[in-house]
Amino acid sequence: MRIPKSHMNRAGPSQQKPKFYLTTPIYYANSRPHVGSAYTTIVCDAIARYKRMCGYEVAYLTGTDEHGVNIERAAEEAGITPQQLVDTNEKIFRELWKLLGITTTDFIRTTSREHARAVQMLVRRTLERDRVLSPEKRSIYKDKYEGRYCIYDNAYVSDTPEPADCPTCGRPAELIAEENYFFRLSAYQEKLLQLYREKPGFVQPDFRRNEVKSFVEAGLKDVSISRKTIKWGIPWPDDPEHVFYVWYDALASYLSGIGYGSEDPQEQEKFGRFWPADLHMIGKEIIRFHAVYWPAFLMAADLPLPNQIFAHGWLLFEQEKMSKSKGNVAYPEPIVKVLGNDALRYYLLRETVFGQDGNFSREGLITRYNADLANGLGNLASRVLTMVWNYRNGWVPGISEKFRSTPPHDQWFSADVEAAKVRTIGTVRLAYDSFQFALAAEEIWRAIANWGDQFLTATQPWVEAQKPGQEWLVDSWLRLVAETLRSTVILAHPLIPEATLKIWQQLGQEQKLEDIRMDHLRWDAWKQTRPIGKCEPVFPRADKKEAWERMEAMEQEIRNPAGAQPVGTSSAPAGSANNKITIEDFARVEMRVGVVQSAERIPGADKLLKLLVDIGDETRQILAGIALAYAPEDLLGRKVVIVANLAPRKMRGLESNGMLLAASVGPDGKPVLCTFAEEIPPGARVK
Ligand code: ME8
Repeated sequence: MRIPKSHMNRAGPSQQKPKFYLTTPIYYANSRPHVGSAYTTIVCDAIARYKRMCGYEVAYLTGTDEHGVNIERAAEEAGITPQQLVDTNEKIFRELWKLLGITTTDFIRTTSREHARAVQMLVRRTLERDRVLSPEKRSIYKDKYEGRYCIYDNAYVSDTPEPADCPTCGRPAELIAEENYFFRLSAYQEKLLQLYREKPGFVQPDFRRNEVKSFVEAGLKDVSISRKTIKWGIPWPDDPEHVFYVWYDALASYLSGIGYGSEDPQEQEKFGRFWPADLHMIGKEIIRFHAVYWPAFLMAADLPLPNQIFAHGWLLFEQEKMSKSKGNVAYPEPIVKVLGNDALRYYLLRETVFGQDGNFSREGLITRYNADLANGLGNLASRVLTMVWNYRNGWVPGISEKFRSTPPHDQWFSADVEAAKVRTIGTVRLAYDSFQFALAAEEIWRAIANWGDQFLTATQPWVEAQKPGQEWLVDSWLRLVAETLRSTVILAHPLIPEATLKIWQQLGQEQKLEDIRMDHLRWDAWKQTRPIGKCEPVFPRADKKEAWERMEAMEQEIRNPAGAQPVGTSSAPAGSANNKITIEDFARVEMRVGVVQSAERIPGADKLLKLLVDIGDETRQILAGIALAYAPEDLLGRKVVIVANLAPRKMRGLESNGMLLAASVGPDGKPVLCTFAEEIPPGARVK
C-alpha cells in the first residue's frame, strides 16, 4: 500500500536529479509505536529533508511488519484475528507519522498483496538460479530443523533441542522441530567478508562493521527461511504448506516498498530508478539480519546490494532499552501535544551522539526545549521580527555604505568573518552528511543562533533606534541579524521543520524554504517580497512541572485507555471493537485486597509513591501515581484493592508489581483510592 507521493519529484527535469533511497526498519505491528520506534523514523526524516535540500530526489520508505508468531500471539491474547490486530495498529503507526510530519514517500505493509508477490518473486528468482547448480551448491534447500527459537525477538537461539534462553530478552526460547526451507548462508561467508573489506562503508559505524566481521569470520550456519507450523505468513510458491520465515519476508519489504515485483510499469520504473537503497537505517539489535542475511539473500537472487546499513544505538529509559516487552516506554503523542513536534525531534537529534546509546528523560526534554528552542531560537526570532516590525514597518533594511566602511563595523565584511561563515556551513553539512545531528545542532546554535542573541544584547539596537541620525547603524545591525536568523532557519530546517517553516513565512522571503539548496547556501541572500509577518511565538516557554504533569496524564491515558484503543501486547487492552469484554476476559484480572504497610515519596518523581502492600501470602512493592492526592503517612494501614496479576513494570528504576485501583475525579483526574468499610483480611479476592 502506498501513500501519496507528495514528497517525490515526478518526471521531467527531476530525472536529472541524483536519487537517494532510504528506509527505516519495518516496525512490528504487534503494538503501538513508542519513542524508540519514532526515533529511527525522525532520524530518517531529518536525513530525507537534508538530502532534498541538497538537490536529491528522495524515496523514503517505512512500513509495518505484520507476520510472525509475535503477531499471532498478540492477536490471540486480544481475542481477535491477526488481520484485525495489524489493521488497527498499522493505522496508529500511520497516524503517528502524520502527526510527526514525517515525509515518507512510501509505506509498505507486509500483509499487502504487492509485498507477497515481491517476496515470492525474490525466492523464485533464487530458485531459478539454483536450478542449474548441483544440489550441494544451491542457495535454497529443504531439510529437517530442530532448535530453539525466540518468538519475541524472532531469532534462532540455538540449533540444538536443549532448553535455552534468548540472549536478547532473557525469555525461554521455544522448541522448533519441522521440515523447513533453508538458506545456505554458510556458502556466503567469503563473499560477505570480501564485501566488508572492499566496501568499508557498507556497515556503519566502523565499530559495528568490526563486530559483524568477527561474527561472520567465526563461521556462518545455514538459516531456516520457512515455517510449516505457522499459518500467518506468505505462502511459499508452489508449496503453500510452508510460509516464509519473518526475516526473509520483512527484509524483502525494502524491495516491494518501491515497486519490486509489480506489474504496473510506473512502479517498475520506480524500482529501476531507486534500487539499490542508499541507506537502511536500523537499531543495533537487528544488524546481523541486515548486514549478513540481507546481502546474502540479494546475492543469491543476483540483485544489487544496498549502499549502506547504519546501525544506531538505543534510546534508554532509566538505563534500559526502551521496549514494548519491558513496558518501560514513553509515547511520542503526549510530548507532541504538550511541546510540539519540533521539541521531540530536536531533543532526540540533539541529545544523543548518533550511533551510541542515549538516554531519554522527560526532564531532559523540557530543559532542552526551554534552553535551545524557547530561550534560544524562539527568542532570537521574536526579538528580530519585533524590531523589524517596530522600527522599519516590516521591511528588513539594507546595510549602509557608511557601516561597511567605518571601523569597527567594517570587520563584519573582513575575509576572516567570511571564512568563518563558509566554515560554519561546511561543518554543518559535514555533520549532516555523517548523520552527526547533535554536532550539526551544536554548530548552528553556537555559531549562529546564540551569536545572534549575543549580538543584539551587545549592540542594543533599541537604544540607538531612539537617537536621531543613527538610522545607518540600526539598519545595518537589523540586516546582519536578520540574515543570521535566515541562515539559522535554513540550516536547522531538517532538525525542526515546523518552527523553521513558521519563522520563514514570517520573514517574507521570496523563495520557498524547501527549495533552498543547502549545498549552494549563501549568507547574504536576503530577498524579501512582502513585509515580515506579525511576530508569533514559535516556542512558548514551558513550565517544567506543568508540562511534565500534562505529559504524564496523557501517557497514563494511553496506558490505561478509557475508549477503544490499539490492540496487542504491552499497554494495549484485550477488547473487541465495541469495547465490551466477556466474563472470561474479566475473570483473567486478579484483584485482591491489600493493606498498605509502608509508603514513601520517590526523589525527583512528584506524583509517585512507593508502597509496600500486604496481600496475604506476600508483600508487594507497588508504585502508584497518587502522591499529589495522598500524604504517605495517611496511607499506613489503609485497605486498598490491587490488580495482582499485572506484568511488573519499571518506573524510575524501581519495579512496580501490581496496580492500585482508584477512581479518577474531576478535570485533573484526581485519584481517589478504592477501599472497604468492613473488616476484611488482606489477600481476599475481589470479583
Ligand atoms: O525489529 N531505541 O521491528 P521493531 C532506538 N520488524 N531505536 C529503537 C528503540 C529504542 N529503544 N526501540 C525500537 C523489528 N527502535 C523488525 C524489523 S526490518 C526488515 C524488520 C527502533 O518494531 C530501531 O530502529 O522491533 C529498531 O531497530 C526498530 O525500532 C525495531 O523495531
